[in-house]
Amino acid sequence: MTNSSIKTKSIDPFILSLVKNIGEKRSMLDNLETIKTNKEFVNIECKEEGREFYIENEFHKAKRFRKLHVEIAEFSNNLKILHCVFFPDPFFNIPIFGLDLVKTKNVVSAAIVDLSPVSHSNTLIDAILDDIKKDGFSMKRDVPDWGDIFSKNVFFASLMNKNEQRYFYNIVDQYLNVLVDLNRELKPDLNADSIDERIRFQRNYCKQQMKNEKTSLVLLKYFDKPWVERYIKEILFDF
Ligand code: BLA
Repeated sequence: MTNSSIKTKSIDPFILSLVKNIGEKRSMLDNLETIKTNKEFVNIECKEEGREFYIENEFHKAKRFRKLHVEIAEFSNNLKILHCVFFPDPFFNIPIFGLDLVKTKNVVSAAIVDLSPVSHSNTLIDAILDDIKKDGFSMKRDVPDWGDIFSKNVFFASLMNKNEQRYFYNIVDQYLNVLVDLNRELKPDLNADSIDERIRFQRNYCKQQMKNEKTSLVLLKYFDKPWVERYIKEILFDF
């Protein structure tokens, strides 16, 4: 992505700023390396008039993270998406960083970021996230029912202007800082019950995300059903 689309495509400047920041924070993780994934799914593009789209993916892993995924996509020269999930290695007590941003024309209708729990006892992270300022937004949104996977500090809003975009950028920046700080020097927690719990939470995160019909509805306009099912299960929310 950093090598291809940023050079060849005119990415929305706000999305680009978030992608760059995510990349910088990602580079602070130990033993960062790219993961080879099914080529079919890395860069997907269609130039046919009327149904143009592209999807670009980056997959990395790092010490303490099983998968670091960033996706940018654009459909019909209009709908722009930034999707990012940092899935932790269940041996470590690290939350799941998730971000989704959906922009049509000049409105960001959905901007969501969270450090989602991988265990019932997350009081330390809750306390840190409680203190991050989340004011200045005119259109906060409620997460849908499947969103019970998110923390109580999930941030979800429409972004109505440049100021709100800047505030959202700052929240993302701080959530990423919390993640990077938390991971630093963290030792594995090898208690079998805790590992099981973290695996169960991560599986449930993926299962619930798959209930978001808004993801599949967009993809189904451009791909057939088996393809969309594979993409969601193998690329977006595998576990
Ligand atoms: C909403 N996701 C949406 C919407 C679209 C997509 C079109 C509706 C926008 C709106 O409600 O204003 C589409 N998102 C996509 C597509 C991809 C994508 C096609 O990532 C990828 C190919 N979704 C995630 C992650 C989170 C997430 C990681 O993928 C959260 C961390 C959340 N997206 C999320 C939520 C909504 C949403 C909560 C609102 C759903 C609703 O209100 O019903």
